[in-house]
Amino acid sequence: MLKHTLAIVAALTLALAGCGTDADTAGTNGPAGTDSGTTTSSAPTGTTDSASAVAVSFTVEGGERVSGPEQLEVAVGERVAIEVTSDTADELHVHGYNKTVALTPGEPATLEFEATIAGVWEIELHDSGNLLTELRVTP
Ligand SMILES: [Cu+2]
Repeated sequence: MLKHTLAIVAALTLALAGCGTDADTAGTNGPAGTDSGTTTSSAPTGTTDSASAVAVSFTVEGGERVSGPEQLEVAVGERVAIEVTSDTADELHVHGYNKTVALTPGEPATLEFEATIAGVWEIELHDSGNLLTELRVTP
């Protein structure tokens, strides 16, 4: 089952042929800078009135996803928190949003952002070249 999934992912990766090709440039949100908006949301459990984050965790071994969903679906305006633990150094790249985070072996790294651009975006592991998952942002 897992093997099958990985095969599909591999095929997808080939078909979509990685980054650099997609026109991330015609961006709506030009300015650089870290959008570390409201960071410390150590909100207690209970009232989830603010924009809830869709949080997902992935485990990567040898450059391949071994746990975590192969697709994420969120609506525009939702926050997405992607946590990745890899056993090798790599770089995570969210296409469309052009966000990256360095992965340190054995240490969970989290990338959190607001889904503002509708579409289907690859989330890729740069060093291994594999697709980690696909982010679907619905309008
Ligand atoms: Cu990329």
